[in-house]
Amino acid sequence: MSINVTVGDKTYFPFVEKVSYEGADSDNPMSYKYYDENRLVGGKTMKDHLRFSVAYWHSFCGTGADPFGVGTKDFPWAVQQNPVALAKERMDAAFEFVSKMGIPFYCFHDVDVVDEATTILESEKRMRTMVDYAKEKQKASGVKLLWGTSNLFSHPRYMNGAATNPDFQVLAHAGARVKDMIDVTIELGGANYVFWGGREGYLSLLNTDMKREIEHLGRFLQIARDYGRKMGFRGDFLIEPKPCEPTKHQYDYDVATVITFLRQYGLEKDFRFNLETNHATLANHTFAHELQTAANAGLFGSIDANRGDEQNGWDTDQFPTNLFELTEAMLVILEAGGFANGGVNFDAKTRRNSTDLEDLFYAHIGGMDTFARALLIAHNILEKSPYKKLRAERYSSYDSGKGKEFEEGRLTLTDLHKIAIESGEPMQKSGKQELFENIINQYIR
Ligand code: XUL
Ligand code: CO
Repeated sequence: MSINVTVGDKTYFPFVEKVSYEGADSDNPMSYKYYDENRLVGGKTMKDHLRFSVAYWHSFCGTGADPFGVGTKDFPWAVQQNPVALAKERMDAAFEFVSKMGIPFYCFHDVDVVDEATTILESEKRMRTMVDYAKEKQKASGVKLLWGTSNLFSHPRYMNGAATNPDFQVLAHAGARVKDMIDVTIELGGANYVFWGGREGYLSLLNTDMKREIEHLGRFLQIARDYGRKMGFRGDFLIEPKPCEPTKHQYDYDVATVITFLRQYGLEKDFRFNLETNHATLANHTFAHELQTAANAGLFGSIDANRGDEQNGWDTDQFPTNLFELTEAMLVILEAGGFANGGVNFDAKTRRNSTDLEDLFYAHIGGMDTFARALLIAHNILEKSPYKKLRAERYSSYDSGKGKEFEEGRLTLTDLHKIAIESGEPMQKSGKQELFENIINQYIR
């Protein structure tokens, strides 16, 4: 992969040429200790297993601003006043970073790439310029688009929602933005198109017709799907659940809620899930729970990798470092068959006080190395440990005899009554949770 994708001789990250795998004994902080993109794990390279992606919004737009203070990060690519010139500089920086990291994908919302103009048509014109620019960058670097999405939550017009807005004019505006972003995603060869319902929910039920709003959301996604398919989009539409924040209650609360919604509106053949760690934990689920629930329904798609904070009840979007949590996640992902169109997108941001440009590298290196380790550990657990066998044994009474007949739907409640009387009190069988936990720990090495 060529790393010379900067315009002219301008470089934003002169302190590093290329981040490479050097192994766990290396003292070089600008190297991968575990992520070796060509290493085969179960016949597939780490690169193909993990399909890493950089989130444009956090890494190249997020200034570190929070409700208590303005931004802290002086990005050298954010000095231009003209929106398109600024957008081009930022894209130069983005492709330099992604290429130097050896990351195969990136993701963006429309407004991450270029600011909206005052009219829809003017915004689309700006975006066209940037699509041409991005095409060149993708070609020169080999970096691909994992997914595109439209930001339907930041602009004040969306304060009451986008597809669930009580005002049809706002819904129509959101539709125009989604139409353009689907076109952009197709043009850039995006593998997926994401819907995160940022303000699709309510702040108070008192002023909300919930039934009507959810019906509008279903209809909106149907016509977006129909448009995408008509225009030749073959990738997955992904829906990203989150229980709250910014709204008090979001309609795409968690995987179980969204499965019902997708089936109700006939969307389950075109949509899969984009699951984010910290959204799962905000819903009081583990990440593994959400992954497994999606996998059970055959709807697992992609992930937004990050971590929350044990004490804070908001979306802290920190880079993932928890090996036990990620090993549990990778166990589910591998058993579900791994990623097809999806990948591991770092929807994570460096802290407000991480103000050096090199911190962006350390953050991604840490996240990628943790995932690489979790992949190796989970693969070994599935291949070498008694984990799968122990779990299967807990259900062995359904493998034959009356248990099997029950699974096959051949027993009635009267049959159960008769069997129970004949068998007497069941023997106690241990769940052996501690043993399962020990196996995970044993393979973390
Ligand atoms: C917000 C979030 C979004 C989506 C894309 O919590 O996760 O960035 O991933 O809109
Ligand atoms: Co996300």
